[in-house]
Amino acid sequence: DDPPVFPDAFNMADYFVFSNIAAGRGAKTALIFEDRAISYDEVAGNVSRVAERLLAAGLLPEQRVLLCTRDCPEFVYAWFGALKAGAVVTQVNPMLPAADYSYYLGYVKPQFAFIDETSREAFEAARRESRFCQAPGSVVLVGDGDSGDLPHFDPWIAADHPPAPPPWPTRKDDPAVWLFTSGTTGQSKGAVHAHFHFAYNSEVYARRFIGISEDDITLSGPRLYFGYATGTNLMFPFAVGATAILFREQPTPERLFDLIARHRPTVLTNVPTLIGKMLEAEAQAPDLSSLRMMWSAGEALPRDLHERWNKRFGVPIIDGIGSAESFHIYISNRPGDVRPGSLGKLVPGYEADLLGDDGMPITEGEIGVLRVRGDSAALHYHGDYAKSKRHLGGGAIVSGDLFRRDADGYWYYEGRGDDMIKSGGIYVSPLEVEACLGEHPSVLECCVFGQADANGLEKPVAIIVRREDGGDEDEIRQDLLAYARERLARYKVPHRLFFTTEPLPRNDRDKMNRKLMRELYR
Ligand code: 3SK
Repeated sequence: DDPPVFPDAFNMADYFVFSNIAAGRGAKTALIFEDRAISYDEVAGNVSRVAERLLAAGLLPEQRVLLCTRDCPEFVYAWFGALKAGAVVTQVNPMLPAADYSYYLGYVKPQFAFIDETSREAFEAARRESRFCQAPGSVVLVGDGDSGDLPHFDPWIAADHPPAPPPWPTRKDDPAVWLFTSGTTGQSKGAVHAHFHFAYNSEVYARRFIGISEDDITLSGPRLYFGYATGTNLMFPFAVGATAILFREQPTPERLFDLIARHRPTVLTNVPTLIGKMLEAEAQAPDLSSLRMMWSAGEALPRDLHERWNKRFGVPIIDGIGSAESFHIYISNRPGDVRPGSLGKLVPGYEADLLGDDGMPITEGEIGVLRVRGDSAALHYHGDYAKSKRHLGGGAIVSGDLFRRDADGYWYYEGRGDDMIKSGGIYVSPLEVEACLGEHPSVLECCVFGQADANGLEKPVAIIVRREDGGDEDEIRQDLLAYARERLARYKVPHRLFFTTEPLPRNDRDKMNRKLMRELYR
């Protein structure tokens, strides 16, 4: 098939939402939420109302809208509504500490934000210290709870408002969505994507390569703020007029089992950590035969875990690799062609090669840094020229991930070329965790790196050099973990703490020798 081409006048809300109405699917169920079936007509109506409301409140083209909510229909209405209005939208974890929201407010500089009960306290604490989202009505509360001085989503979209200008007529190359990724400095950077990028991958990967169709019902463990799930549990089903199941709660195995039993999804999006937990809770599993496939991405899937899953459940795991920069997956297994231990084959519509240390392409079978090209590669990282120059440009991405390709064209992940840790599917910078632990009064210095847990999944661990008068080790351990949990997102909190009184090894330029420490503390 030829690569898809999109018209110059293009808005991704039209492609993903309103095309379903034009195709006669208005009455079809788009979303299932808390046992409620929500039709494409209802979604489209609410998307239009959000767009109109934002425009009436003064939103201008390409201004930013920030979403910090759990998975729910309002997430979908606000996300596509902002896009329809011509805004640039970005979504972040609703369970972050205030310091993280301070960073996002300052970096994104949003005109509007949608928050919910989970993010409210920390977001509001950050907003009090910020210049952004200060105008009355610029922060809307979604979901349950007393909205206090904030407008509540339901009356907000229903209310009378001044006449709104028409939605801005976006072009296909206009910026649409920032997908957050982590930098080696520890601060997430927004990979800026154009409207057509999302349609491109949905067409070449979801529809053509994987075969997602109108008959599918999708469910996801990873939450919608993670680009992996924004693709598999929102954009991919909407691109073909399928149905997505949403839920607000934490994605425990019990919750997923219950939703599978009640709604019989055909496609489950998963990450290795949660696959391991579902296997541990296997005694409670219902009949999984409605599932024709389960995606795994976000971090490397250990072969042993893959085989244990196959033996117990037999639902084919479609392992693939994608990133915020590439939106979405570009190397993948596919239904009927799964090679455990491998990431599968290059998706037609993308080109890839492997580079050696000298930056030149290497020969087959050797390990090199992946360079991938395709029409969904991010334009740049917002506000980071040097990083954009290193990793992005001209439709190419040089990720820093190491790979090998065999003679049959299957690709194998060989780890990261830098020190980033991928925990629970999300990059964690060791520097950020070290900076937090280093502020604890008992810590003299510390070093954080990734280490495989009992399931072979990478988690942050820390080596702590204690102050001499620090007190009892067990007490410090408990105190330090509590300290980290208060200040860091959950997936960044170290899984294990090792204590030492020896100074940490450093190189001749005074840089910590993480490689040596990884070997010493296995
Ligand atoms: O694994 C990731 O980081 C990712 C991000 C965005 C889209 C898809 C994937 C797999």
